[in-house]
Amino acid sequence: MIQLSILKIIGYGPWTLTLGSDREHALQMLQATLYKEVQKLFSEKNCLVFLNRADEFFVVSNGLTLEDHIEIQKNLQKSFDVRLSISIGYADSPFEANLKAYEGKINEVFLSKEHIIFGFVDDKSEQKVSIMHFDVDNLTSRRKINSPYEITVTIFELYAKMTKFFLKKDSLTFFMGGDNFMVVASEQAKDSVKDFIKLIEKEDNITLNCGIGNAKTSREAVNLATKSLDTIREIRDSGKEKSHVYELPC
Ligand SMILES: Nc1nc2c(ncn2[C@@H]2O[C@H](COP(=O)(O)OP(=O)(O)OP(=O)(O)O)[C@@H](O)[C@H]2O)c(=O)[nH]1
Ligand SMILES: [Mg+2]
Repeated sequence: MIQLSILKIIGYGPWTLTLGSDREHALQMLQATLYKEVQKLFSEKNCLVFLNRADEFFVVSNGLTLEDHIEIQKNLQKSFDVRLSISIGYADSPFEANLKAYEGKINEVFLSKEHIIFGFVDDKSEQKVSIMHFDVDNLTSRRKINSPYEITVTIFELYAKMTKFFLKKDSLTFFMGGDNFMVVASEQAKDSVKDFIKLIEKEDNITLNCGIGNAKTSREAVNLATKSLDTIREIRDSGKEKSHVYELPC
């Protein structure tokens, strides 16, 4: 089972209008500060937060109780003018967990009205998170032939392909910065990773490496996924036979 918590700023659109038109710099600072605080609060509880379109956050929140979420809400309320809603869902796959959280929100299934928390918390099933950390092999060499903006276009096209491919496997892909992507993965997504790497190699002439981590919490699964990716680099740099996928179990 995977548990997802989706945090969204409440009434953000109308509130931004109250700032007047000279507001973009202030909104960017607010979003960056909010992200920093949300990442800090959840990582202290062994979770990782994925930034979604800058004003929404997806947290893989396996193991977190309603009380943990209430504690985080209280902390956020102390620090920010804006308030956030939290929608929680759990399911066998990451995409279904997202649907469950969404269902809780639109049907107003309150877990805590006072703290604006909707949805369903999993306190029974066995918790398991799989994270795939993708990275472009040797992006540095492309910088010699492509300008910074051209590289950005290449990376965003890759991001679009990756989101579509892994959504079909009920998995969620996030851009982490630089040439890094993380997929909150189903079993099916893990099984198809070699096919995806081959497809991108063929269509775009880009080589990807993918480290996979499995654990009970998302922070630990991400730690193992990144460790797997670093292992691929070590094997490559030692001149041994290359492999583009490496997986660490729980
Ligand atoms: N989010 C995230 N970004 C990283 C990480 N490691 C590197 N980066 C970013 O990725 C960019 C590219 O770095 P690398 O991927 O190490 O460079 P490379 O030339 O592609 O080298 P290899 O990936 O080893 O083939 C860096 O400038 C950073 O912005 C990481 O673990 N997480
Ligand atoms: Mg790279």
